[in-house]
Amino acid sequence: MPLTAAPVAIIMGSQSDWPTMRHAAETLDALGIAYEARIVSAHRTPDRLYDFAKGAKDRGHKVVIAGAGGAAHLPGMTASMTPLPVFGVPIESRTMKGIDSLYSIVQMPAGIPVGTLAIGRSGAVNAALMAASVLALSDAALADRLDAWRARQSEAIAEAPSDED
Ligand code: RP5
Repeated sequence: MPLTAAPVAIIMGSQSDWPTMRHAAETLDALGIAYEARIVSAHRTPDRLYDFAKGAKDRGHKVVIAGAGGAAHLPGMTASMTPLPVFGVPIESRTMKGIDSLYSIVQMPAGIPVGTLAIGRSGAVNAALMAASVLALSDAALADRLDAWRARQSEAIAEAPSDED
């Protein structure tokens, strides 16, 4: 089977997760990393999940970023069906502020890991940076871009607080 897929797959349980997961996409864009973004629901589209997870490595993906909210089984179920590293992003749910999502994703049984990030935008951005770190281990040009990204971030932090919002 030809290896044609982007190195990073961003999957999410619902269209409603995209306002959070787009921050992962934007971070990958800033680092020059190709990705595919897809809606794959563990509950509403189980066959799509099975096909995606079983085929992800053969298609050429290297890392999976999976965002889900509520009964957030998507990252764990994906990890159960692929040897690729899976980073889970708990979506901030309306009723429980994402605590439900976090607990659903983080408490994996020993043997099937999901690298679980923070709830919401921070988790999405950091999942992309974790993916970048993994890919940079075998991509010197990307490692340089990641170093430059972090240096720009440091330079953008003011020495003292401002009264302006
Ligand atoms: C989960 O249910 C999704 O990941 C989403 O965070 C949550 C709510 O989905 P919608 O009802 O907004 O489609 O599967």
